[in-house]
Amino acid sequence: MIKWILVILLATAMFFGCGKESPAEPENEPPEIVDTHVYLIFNIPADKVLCEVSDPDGLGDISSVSFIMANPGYNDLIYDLYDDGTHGDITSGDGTYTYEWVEGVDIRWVGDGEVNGVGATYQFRVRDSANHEVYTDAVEY
Ligand SMILES: [Ca+2]
Ligand SMILES: [Ca+2]
Repeated sequence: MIKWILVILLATAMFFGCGKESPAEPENEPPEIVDTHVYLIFNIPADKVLCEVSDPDGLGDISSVSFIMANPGYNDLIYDLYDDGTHGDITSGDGTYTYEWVEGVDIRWVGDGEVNGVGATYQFRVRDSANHEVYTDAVEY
């Protein structure tokens, strides 16, 4: 008798367990870069970059927002921006990501410095949880 009760309980649990499965995960849409601001004159501690992003799946779907500086012949410098009220971010969780260089932070190019005719550039990159990547156009500076 107890065995049968256990079997019925198990079957019931499986039935309701299966019923909870969602039919199909909705497609994850790529994020979008809404607006950017660059205050970059390498006059630390004044330098700051801002990037406003959105995502159809919500701001919680954003996995990273980065500022990428490329200089031919050197490694890329990649700075992660923050939306948590740190690193110069004014308002936490509003979709505007910020990075502020502070005194003591080293900005150093590493490489052979061979120039191929292209100047140094910067651009922003946003990634979401589905590994969508969206870039702004590279801007020469
Ligand atoms: Ca998304
Ligand atoms: Ca913010």
